[in-house]
Amino acid sequence: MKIKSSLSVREAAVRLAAESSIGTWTDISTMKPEIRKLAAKIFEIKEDVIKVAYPLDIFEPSIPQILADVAGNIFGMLDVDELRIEDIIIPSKFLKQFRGPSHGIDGVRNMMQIKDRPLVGTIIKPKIGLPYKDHARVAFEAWIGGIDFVKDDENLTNQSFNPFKERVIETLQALDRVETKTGEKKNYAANISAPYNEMLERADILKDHDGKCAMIDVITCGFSAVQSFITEERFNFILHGHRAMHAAMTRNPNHGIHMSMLALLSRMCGMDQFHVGAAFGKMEGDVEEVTRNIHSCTFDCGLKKTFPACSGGLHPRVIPDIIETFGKDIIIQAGGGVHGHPKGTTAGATAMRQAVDAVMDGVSLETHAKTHEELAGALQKWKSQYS
Ligand code: CAP
Ligand code: MG
Repeated sequence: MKIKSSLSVREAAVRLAAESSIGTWTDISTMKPEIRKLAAKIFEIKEDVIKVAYPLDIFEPSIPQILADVAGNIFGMLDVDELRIEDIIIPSKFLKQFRGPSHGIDGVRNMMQIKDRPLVGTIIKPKIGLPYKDHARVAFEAWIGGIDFVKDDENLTNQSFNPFKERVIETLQALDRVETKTGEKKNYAANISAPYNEMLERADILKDHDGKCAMIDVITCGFSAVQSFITEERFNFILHGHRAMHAAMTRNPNHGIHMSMLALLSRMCGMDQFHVGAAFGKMEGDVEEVTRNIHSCTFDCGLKKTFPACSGGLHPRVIPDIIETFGKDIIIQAGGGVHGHPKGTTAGATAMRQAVDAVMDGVSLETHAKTHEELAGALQKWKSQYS
């Protein structure tokens, strides 16, 4: 953790360690020697960076409880002006008490029958406002063009113009038609984010219509909902985690929580796919940060690996940078970068796939575009990163 305080770093750290484990602001008559053993310990101080160790006994395998310890009151203490949790290391024996992803990267790849390249996804745009029949038509056009994975946007749930049930039925019918026509596997993530009871009702609708994938806005729904959902075994969906609102906690480098910790918690809660940033698009988060987020999703820890999804302001021209930087075990998603293609959604989807194919074949986009007009159209429109 990084601390800014009017006290010495050591004094602030001691108070912080107490508040996040057994202590309070003053001596108390109820303290006992055996409870003192449960105190968090500062074991390293280097300038303004401290390392804190917590005894495992103060935790239970509950994300709400863990956060109330390690990221709870300490953010509001008057003794601390700024506080940033840069990293958390959780012992694997404790990590294993969480379910983690049910499918993980391997399960998703098996289901999609795509072994050797990044998956390509799109978000239906406009993000809200589109009636459900149009939503399904746009999904069809994207799949036919070569997109593997279509998902709802984070703020599209069950609005009057696009009710959840009708959207799911219509979009999954479109998916069936595309799979029959192309012989390829496709996937659709319906956004079930809602108060928990409604989330379950929407998940039942999705399951009744043979949906395979649900999207959850992890931060706005809350870790309690997300950690509970994975225990609802009747669903067995591929879970796609969107991280809308994360930046309220993660963006300020001097205060809040590093995104890589939220990525790890989301993996522990069972996200099979999770937004990690893109570094070459419209959202904040540089290569170093996205690399750390991907590490949280994929390091060996006894849980299945979460498929990192790079998204936000992407289009075919940036695909080489993304794959060369983050590897092929990623999902590359583009909303505007598909539906903004001068020839429409199908051409935009094709251009995304052509860009991925070019990188996998070791051919430059410019060379590939000479014989692939959809890619040429995309390169003509988008000349650099996020513009
Ligand atoms: C992408 C996106 C995602 C962002 C969120 C959007 O669309 O659907 O919500 O990726 O950021 O609405 O912006 P575009 P992140 O391709 O049209 O930008 O992935 O960083 O969480
Ligand atoms: Mg979105």
